[in-house]
Amino acid sequence: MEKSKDKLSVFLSLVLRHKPEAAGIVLDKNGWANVEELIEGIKKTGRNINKILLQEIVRTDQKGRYSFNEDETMIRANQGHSVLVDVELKEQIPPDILYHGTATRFLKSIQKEGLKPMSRLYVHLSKEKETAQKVGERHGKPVVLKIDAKAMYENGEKFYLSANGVWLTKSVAPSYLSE
Ligand code: HQG
Repeated sequence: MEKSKDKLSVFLSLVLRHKPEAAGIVLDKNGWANVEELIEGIKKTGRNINKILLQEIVRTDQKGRYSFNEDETMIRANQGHSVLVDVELKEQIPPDILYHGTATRFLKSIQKEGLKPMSRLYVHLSKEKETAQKVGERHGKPVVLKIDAKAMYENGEKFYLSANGVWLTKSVAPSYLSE
């Protein structure tokens, strides 16, 4: 049961962040999917889902990846999109230091070009080093980079905090990075 819920959550993240067409749905400009359409669309892929299960996934997701609107007729991912949507992120003053976890094999390129959003809309940063370490481990031998967010902010770079606590920015120039 737990396993199938996890698999469903992975599929949900694919649909709501990257590939809504995988469930035959579209997202609106703010990244919202209609809950009924989403459930019907997911069912058509042969997966088992209903409103209760969807509510449970949203409520128990470890990283708080998804949100419902107030009357729970719509759902969206809080961050992590590659499709161009505007999840109405609010600009925030960042902590002085933020962290980014990556794999050692990317270091050379990152030192040269800085951090780029790659396939996503933003570069993902975290306040805690441990979180960054875990993110890095997903890609290989991990390395945590320290970002001088204070200097970036003072130089006019914008930072956003997603509804689930991920710090986002468009890019990070090499001069703000250290190991
Ligand atoms: C790297 C997870 C070469 C970058 C996590 C990263 C996160 C470069 C990879 C969220 C580069 C992109 C996002 C450059 C950046 N040259 N490589 N110039 N600039 N990179 O998955 O940050 O579980 O798109 O370091 O918790 O790893 O999905 O980004 O290694 O918050 O909810 O290119 O995904 O959340 O990888 O992860 P990703 P990420 P979820």
